[in-house]
Amino acid sequence: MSRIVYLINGPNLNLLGQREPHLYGHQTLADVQTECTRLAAQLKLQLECRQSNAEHQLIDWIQEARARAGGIVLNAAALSHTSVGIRDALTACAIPIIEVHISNIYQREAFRHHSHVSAVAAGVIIGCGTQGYQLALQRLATLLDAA
Ligand code: CA2
Repeated sequence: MSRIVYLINGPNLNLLGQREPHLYGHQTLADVQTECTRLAAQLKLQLECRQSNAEHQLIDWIQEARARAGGIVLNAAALSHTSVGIRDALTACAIPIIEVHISNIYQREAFRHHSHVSAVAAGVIIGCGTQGYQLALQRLATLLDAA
C-alpha cells in the first residue's frame, strides 16, 4: 500500500488565518501544511498538499490520489455540502478518506449540517480546529499500518 497521502483543501481555505479566527483559528494554510508535513514524516507518510477554489481541480486531484496514494485527508469546504461530483470521485477511490472540518458544522447554519463526503469517508473529524488535520493523518497512518 502506498504511503503517499494527499491533503486536499477546498474553496477559500487559502484564506485561513487571515479572517474569521473565531471560526477557523489563527493558523494560515501554510502553517497547517508545514505542521502536517512534519507529522507525516514522523508517521512515515509522504504528504502531497493541495488547495483549490475550483471544483474540477479538486476532482482531478482526487483522481490523481486514487492512482498513486494510500489515503486522502479532505476538507472540501463549502463543496462538501453541495458537490455530488466530489462524492462520485471519492466513491471511485479504493483508498481511505478522512474528512475534516475545522469548525463544528453542527453548531452552524442548517445548510452546513449535511456533507456529501461523509457517507464515503472512512472517518470524519469535525470541530477540532486545525488540529483536526493532524488527527486525520494519525488515523490514516493507523489504517495504513494495519493494511
Ligand atoms: O469548518 C470547515 O472546515 C469548513 O469546511 C470551512 C468552509 C465552510 O464552508 C464549511 O461549511 C466548513 C469554509 C472555508 C472558508 O475558510 C475561510 C477561512 C478564513 C477566512 C474566510 C474563509
